[in-house]
Amino acid sequence: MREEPLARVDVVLPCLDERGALPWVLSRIPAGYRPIVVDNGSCDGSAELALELGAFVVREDRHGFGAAAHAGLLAATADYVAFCDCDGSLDPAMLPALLAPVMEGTADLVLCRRRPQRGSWPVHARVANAVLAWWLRRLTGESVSDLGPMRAARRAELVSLGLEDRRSGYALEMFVKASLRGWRIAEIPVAYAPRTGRSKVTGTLRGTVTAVLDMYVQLIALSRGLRSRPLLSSPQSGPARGGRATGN
Ligand SMILES: Nc1nc2c(ncn2[C@@H]2O[C@H](COP(=O)(O)OP(=O)(O)OP(=O)(O)O)[C@@H](O)[C@H]2O)c(=O)[nH]1
Ligand SMILES: [Mg+2]
Repeated sequence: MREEPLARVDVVLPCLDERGALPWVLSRIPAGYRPIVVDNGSCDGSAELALELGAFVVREDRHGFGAAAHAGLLAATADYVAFCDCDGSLDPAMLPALLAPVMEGTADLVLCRRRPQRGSWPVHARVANAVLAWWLRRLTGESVSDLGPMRAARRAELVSLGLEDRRSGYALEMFVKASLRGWRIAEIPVAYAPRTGRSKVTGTLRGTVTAVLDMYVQLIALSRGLRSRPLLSSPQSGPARGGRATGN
């Protein structure tokens, strides 16, 4: 990885009742990276614990993954921003590997491709994710195989996407808008471990249904965007510097 002495990275950690996972997650944040824990109305003392552990804590009262993730993005000030779940399923020590292509200028958005460990990813969620990725490959031509929540990009460019979803469609909306703008999107494999604490999405009917509905809305938006693509992919519309990064 090329040395970038002036580069700083803010790590957005959306957090809803993740007290059990916080100590490990924060202990794995790479040196020089700033953890931004976005407390989304936790009742278990997550915010207080995160503060005690030295994290920068932001409060977002509006419930929803997207609301928390976006509050963290808006609170970030570094040149580069990374996202990581705060439930112990993803190791923040992997973040430099995701940041490297962005810092080196070979990708505009880097996603994680989850390598599930036993018990980490329920079958229904894996199947749904694989079908979604297949559709996205067909529609966009991107070599995406997962829409993993650990990701990295330049902060100003992420803000410029104007993300609007505040629930479970946030990560997909980011991919859709980035793709429509011609961003170079890459994937890096990371281990996906069983989460610490109770599942909120994949392990619950309500979370699963909400996620499916939110993603459906984004797929509709993608279809509309593709129909007016010549307009959206004009040279002024994004950071694309020609050519797509291949997933690796
Ligand atoms: N689901 C959910 N997660 C939130 C919310 N606010 C913050 N988060 C955090 O967002 C991250 C991702 O949410 P998870 O609940 O792990 O979602 P998931 O990984 O898709 O599914 P499970 O791990 O099976 O629950 C975690 O760190 C949550 O604590 C919210 O309103 N809903
Ligand atoms: Mg999780």
